[in-house]
Formats: sequence, C-alpha cells, structure tokens
Amino acid sequence: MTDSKFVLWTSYFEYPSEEMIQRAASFRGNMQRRRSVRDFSDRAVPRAVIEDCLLTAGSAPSGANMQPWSFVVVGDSETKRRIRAAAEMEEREFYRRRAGAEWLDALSPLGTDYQKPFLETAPYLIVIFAQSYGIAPDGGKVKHYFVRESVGIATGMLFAALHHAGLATLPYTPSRPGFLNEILGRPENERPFLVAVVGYPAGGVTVPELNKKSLGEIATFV
Ligand code: IYR
Repeated sequence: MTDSKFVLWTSYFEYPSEEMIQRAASFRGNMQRRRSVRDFSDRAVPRAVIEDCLLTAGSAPSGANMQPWSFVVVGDSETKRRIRAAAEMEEREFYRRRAGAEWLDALSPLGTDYQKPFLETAPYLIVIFAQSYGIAPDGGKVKHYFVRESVGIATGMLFAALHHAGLATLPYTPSRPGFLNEILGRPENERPFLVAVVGYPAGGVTVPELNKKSLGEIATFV
C-alpha cells in the first residue's frame, strides 16, 4: 500500500563508463583537497552561496523522508560572540577536567585548546539541529526515524557543497552543546548536532599534517 504518487525519474543521467570513471576520480581529487581549518578571515561570503549549499543539504535522503533537521545560520556578530563565550566556558571545563588523558592525547595532533576565536571571526556559523521528533500542524508529535543517520548524511552533503563552492569549513562539536538551544531559542525537540564554521581561510593558514587511511584500510570487497 502506498499513499505516494510515483512519477518518472527524468533527471537521472547515465554517463558513459569512461566519463563515469573520470568524474569519480576528479570528485575524489577535489574532496581530498578539503581541510578543516581553525583560522578564518572575516571576509563576507555571499549569502546566496550559503542558501544554495543549505538546499543541497536539504536534498539529502532521510528516514521516511522526515527531513529531521534544522539549520540555523548565524551571521550576527552579537550572537556569534555569545556562542563563542558559552562554547569557551564549556571547553575550558572539557580541557581541564572532562576530556581525560586519553582523549587529550588523541587530540594533540590537531593542536586544539579551549579558545575558539573562529566562532566570532568566521562570517557564518551554521548550527545544525537534529529533530528527535516533529511537530504536526495540530501540535501533536510526529515520529522521526534514523535521525542521526539522516542528519549525518545531510551534514556531509553540506560540507561537500561548501567545499565545492570554494569555502573553508570546520565541523565544530562543542562539548555539552545545550547552550546552543538557549542562545538560538530552539525548541525541546531539537538537539544540537554540529556547528559548521564557514568562511574564507585566513591568509597563510596552516593545517596539521594528517594522513587518511588507505582504501585497503577502510574498505573490504566481498
Ligand atoms: N570540542 C573540543 C574538543 C575536540 C574534540 C574532538 I573528537 C575533535 O576532533 C576536536 C576537538 C574542541 O573543539 O576543542
């Protein structure tokens, strides 16, 4: 039994296999150039680019097509300042106490500490919320499915889109992110998932020398 109307998928396009191989390799090369940066320029980014990248994210598949995500785009300086202040308060506690030796050791190659100046410098913070359930027009609860899987896919697509457009990004995961609900006035059914820090990289930005696992290490063909 289905409630939905089916239509012909006319936007599918099959590439000849040579072209398919070339496209896959070229996309890989492009994505492998992406790096997370922690030093941003305050240069303005066109809002239209952010809007398009959000629409890319919003096109992601999701459990029962519930689209259990909300994106809050923060460009306002005062709001960014408040987010930075609250984040640094939590991070101070994280680095001082909560993390523990093993976690701090794993983080040391990244050179991170409690200070998060990029939360103010970058022109946009896109705060991604995962909706544990939806709200029907009559105020009732709507069940959401595979929420983290769905929001994870949308977030990956958002990062790919922003990189493709030529912007620098940092996925920032605050320790104890509850302050984001308060500052941004988000309802009880929304849980902060991740903050996408977006902008141009600061001039001469450096990144840690990191290695990615080889295909043999990440994949098995059976
Ligand atoms: N939220 C902290 C700690 C941190 C945790 C992980 I896992 C990272 O990959 C990077 C940082 C911070 O942002 O400093």
